[in-house]
Amino acid sequence: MQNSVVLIPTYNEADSIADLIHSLMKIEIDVIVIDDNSPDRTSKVVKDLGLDHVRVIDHGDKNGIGAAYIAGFQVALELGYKLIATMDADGSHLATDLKKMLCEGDSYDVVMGTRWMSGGSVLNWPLHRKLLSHFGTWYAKKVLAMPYRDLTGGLRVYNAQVLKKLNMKSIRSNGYCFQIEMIRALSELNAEFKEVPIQFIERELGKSKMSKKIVIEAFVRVTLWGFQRLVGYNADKLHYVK
Ligand SMILES: Nc1nc2c(ncn2[C@@H]2O[C@H](COP(=O)(O)OP(=O)(O)OP(=O)(O)O)[C@@H](O)[C@H]2O)c(=O)[nH]1
Ligand SMILES: [Mg+2]
Repeated sequence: MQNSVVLIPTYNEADSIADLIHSLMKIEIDVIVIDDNSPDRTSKVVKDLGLDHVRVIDHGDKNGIGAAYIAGFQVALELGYKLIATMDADGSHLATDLKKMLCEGDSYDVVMGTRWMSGGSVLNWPLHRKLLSHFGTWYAKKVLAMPYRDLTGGLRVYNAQVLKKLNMKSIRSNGYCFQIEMIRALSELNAEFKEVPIQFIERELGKSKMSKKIVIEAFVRVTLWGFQRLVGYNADKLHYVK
């Protein structure tokens, strides 16, 4: 068993997952795939690789990345990993960037893969996706007064010590808002964050799970948290601390 593990949530990623797992073999890291009963049998593709350092959590019906990640965090913490990374399965995140981020993992509570900073980049994304991502981070930054430059990205490294202090049950976001809520919650725990520039490449295989519902969830939750911040209501935030 390695000291580090990467959690990869999957829904219909049978075309991409094997290549990603092979690319991760250049790094000393274990892998946990959290699959929501993908109809394309992603889970079986992973199991058929027969790799000892790769586990699969068959998580049940499709319930969004939030629930999948929380199931993964719980297993990773129980198994005693020191660094717990998160990564998309669709080839958008690079093993080389993850390696760079792991080097910072012992010095910070959270290392955030950041597209929108010097040295970061986004390849093959249409303009409307770039605008949506910029707007999402800009809005959350403004409304929640958080200084980070990429709040919705999925490539991160969490130190297990800080995750142990977090009350996972209080994280309620399902879609990409989960990434914002994790930073909001860990800010409450006075976590130390490090932004590392990464390259993001639009998927070539499989289908995006981005939907209007996911965008609306993020907008509504962030707006609500913003109002709570304005009126100084922090009872909800305090639930994040164990
Ligand atoms: N287990 C699980 N994984 C999911 C779910 N929704 C998305 N994922 C996975 O979460 C990761 C990120 O989702 P993507 O589909 O890549 O995100 P996307 O919709 O492509 O978003 P963009 O890359 O921004 O277009 C991928 O590995 C997905 O397979 C879900 O409901 N359950
Ligand atoms: Mg993607």
